[in-house]
Amino acid sequence: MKLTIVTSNANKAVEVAAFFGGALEVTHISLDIPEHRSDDVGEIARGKAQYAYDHIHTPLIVDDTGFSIDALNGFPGPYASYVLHTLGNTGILKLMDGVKNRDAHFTTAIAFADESGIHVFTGTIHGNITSSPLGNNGFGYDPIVDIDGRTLAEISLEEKSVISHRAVALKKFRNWYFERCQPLSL
Ligand code: ITT
Repeated sequence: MKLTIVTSNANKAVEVAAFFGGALEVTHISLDIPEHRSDDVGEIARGKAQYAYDHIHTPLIVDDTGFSIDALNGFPGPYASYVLHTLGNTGILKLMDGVKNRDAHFTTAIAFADESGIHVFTGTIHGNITSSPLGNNGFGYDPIVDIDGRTLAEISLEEKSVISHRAVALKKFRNWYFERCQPLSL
């Protein structure tokens, strides 16, 4: 079976492929999809899936990921991409200098689109903002988010593909998708 992921971020495609191992053949189509602003990653992912399906006309998934820091009232939230490009991890760490409450979370929404419509699956993980970047794996905010003693950039791709926000959303999608693809007689 084949699965197409549409994203401008090749790292997401790598993580989706690692999550499925050999169970699905994952194809990456790179497309810059305009995003509606919303506090709800599920709503953003739904819009991205509709846009991608209208352009590509093949069953596909998209991923929208938000990153929220409690002490900053949820910032950057849906602006995660813009803030990474402007402030970067160094800027976030400056904003968090001396701040005691370092709780943060990632939420990913995976939206699947085909001729039947759009189906959305979400996953969240909670962690803490570190005081300096740690680790060379992963991408984006991974070096500054500690989960149980190691940052997401200090763990392997295989480990991240089991515990991450993306993995939690993909597990829900996988269960739904494989059940849907089974012939009723099985
Ligand atoms: P597409 O919309 O084309 O899929 P994008 O990178 O713009 O790609 P998002 O809007 O979902 O995707 O990304 C929000 C930001 O969060 C972006 O800067 C990512 O690099 C970052 N990000 C997403 N997933 C992440 C992860 O698992 N770990 C760390 N940072 C992540």
